[in-house]
Amino acid sequence: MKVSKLDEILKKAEQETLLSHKEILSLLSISSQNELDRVTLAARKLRERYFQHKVFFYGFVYFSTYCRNNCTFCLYRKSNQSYPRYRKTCEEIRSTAQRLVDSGVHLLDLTMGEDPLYHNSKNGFRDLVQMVRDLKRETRTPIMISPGVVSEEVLWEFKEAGADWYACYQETHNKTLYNRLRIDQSYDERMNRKLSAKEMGYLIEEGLLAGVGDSNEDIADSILMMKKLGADQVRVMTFVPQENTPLADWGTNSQFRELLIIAVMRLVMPDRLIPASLDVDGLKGLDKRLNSGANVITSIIPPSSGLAGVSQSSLDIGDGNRTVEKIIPVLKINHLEPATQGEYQAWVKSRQAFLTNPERGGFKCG
Ligand code: SAM
Ligand code: MD0
Ligand code: SF4
Repeated sequence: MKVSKLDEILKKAEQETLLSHKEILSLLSISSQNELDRVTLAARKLRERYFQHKVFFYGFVYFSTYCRNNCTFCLYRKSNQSYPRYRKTCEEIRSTAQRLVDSGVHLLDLTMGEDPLYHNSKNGFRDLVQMVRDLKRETRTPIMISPGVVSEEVLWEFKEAGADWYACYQETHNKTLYNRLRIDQSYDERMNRKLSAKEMGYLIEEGLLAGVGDSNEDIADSILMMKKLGADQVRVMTFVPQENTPLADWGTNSQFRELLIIAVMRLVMPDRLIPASLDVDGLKGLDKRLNSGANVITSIIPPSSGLAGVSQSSLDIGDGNRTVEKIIPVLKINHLEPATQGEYQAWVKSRQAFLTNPERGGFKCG
């Protein structure tokens, strides 16, 4: 891209003027390190405008790896019989959650496959809802649920029990690609459930899977769609091929594109939360993701908890590399610091208030 063209787009982003599809596409077409550096610098400046040097930590509790679905990209798809599954009890979930809170996470992300035990029976979620209620009372920590697509009734129950966030990723907003990834799952149902959650007062997270046949046009469409949707947290994760799944031989992706997408998301949605997931490249991939404008570290998992990651089922877990202790030094190198629990909760509250009444304006940390 011509230097003057890049200057012009970055200046527009800095002034928080919405970039056009064409401009987003030009940014996504960047292939030189030098240009990427310029985009990430602009992304960091915008992050600082809204979050100063503060970063949020999310504890990840993948409590059931059973699933009724057959997503082609996922290790935990129903047809993969080579993977031994686990399902943690409510007691086990609570003790892991408490460990995470004690270690300093700001939020607990309770995630599961679409486990038939919960999904396919009447009142199947009753005990889990009660557990969320107990957990909220015991830990006073914000809670995200990632249970897959659940009924509106169940979403209300979780909300009433104290869940703050609903995470449910479309992966792509290209319906043809979606149907190749999320086999036999309705695009519209998934999207509409997110919108219903938003109406119920949840904060919502939308996510993209990159490097599974998505074009730059698809990613540009998605970024604008995420903005229009008003997603409060927006993520991208690079596809990691999984053994014994249809996309096992897809080949590995470079991290360049994910870093660029994180930075472009920050330029288009400067005030949103954007994760740097430890679930793609582990601890060694954290530095570059923070450098690209991410402000939440997700997939923090306590060692010897018997819990898995999603895209990297075991990477960095057993050796304790996915812990708050290990990420603090990486923050320091990037001149960043952990937010306090109060700062995270203030952000959540003010975002909820902003969504109910946009007149009250957005919120800045510090
Ligand atoms: N089962 C629920 C669902 O699918 O909504 C909750 C789990 S969801 C949080 C798992 C997410 O991890 C997927 O939506 C996808 O974005 C990501 N993921 C799964 N397999 C992956 C892979 N092989 N590489 C990268 N990301 C992956
Ligand atoms: C992560 N493995 O944050 C988790 C997961 C689910 N809400 C999040 C994809 O990377
Ligand atoms: Fe199941 Fe979620 Fe994996 Fe799809 S992504 S197979 S719904 S665990």
